[in-house]
Amino acid sequence: MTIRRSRCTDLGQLLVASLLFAAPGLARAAGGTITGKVDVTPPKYTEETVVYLKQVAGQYPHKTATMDQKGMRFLPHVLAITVGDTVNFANHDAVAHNVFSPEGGYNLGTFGPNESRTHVFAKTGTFTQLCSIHPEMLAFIFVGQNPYSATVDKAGTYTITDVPPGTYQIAVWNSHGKAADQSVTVAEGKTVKVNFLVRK
Ligand SMILES: [Cu+2]
Repeated sequence: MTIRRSRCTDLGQLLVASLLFAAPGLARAAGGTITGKVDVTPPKYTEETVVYLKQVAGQYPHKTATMDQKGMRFLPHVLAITVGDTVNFANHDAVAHNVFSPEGGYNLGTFGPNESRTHVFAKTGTFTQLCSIHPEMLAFIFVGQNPYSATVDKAGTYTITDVPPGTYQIAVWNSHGKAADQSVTVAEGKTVKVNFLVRK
């Protein structure tokens, strides 16, 4: 009897939670998905690409992302975040690294193994991420107006999920080339495909 009653209560709570999620304005709906392929010439820069929605109205909670330094590299090579987010720069190498960005206007100094530094990205744009000690170290930090962005994998595929239904301008950042902006209409629970050509 007791078990049955508590199960009923759980179901009731589940129903209330579902209704809350379904109610507009109270919690963000699941939205739609944008996916596609980006054809990059030259192909070796395929992974240095971010697909993003240019402007999506909303207030986005600030998050913290991590960029590691491991094996004498920045990891990931391309990081996509939202304006106001913090990046935690870690060092998991046995040597000291420095973290600076000429366009980003920051230099977090030089720090040793198992230390870290943070930086808040207060403006949109794409910033090269460098280490003054190891000139071969390079990464990119893409800072979008909104969280609806995705990095592109080796095959040129990207996926942006949980996009609120609407019509948006969708654009591409690439380290060496450009692609024309496009218009995309996203519907609730649907997947829409948008492909791009990136050329010099
Ligand atoms: Cu370094």
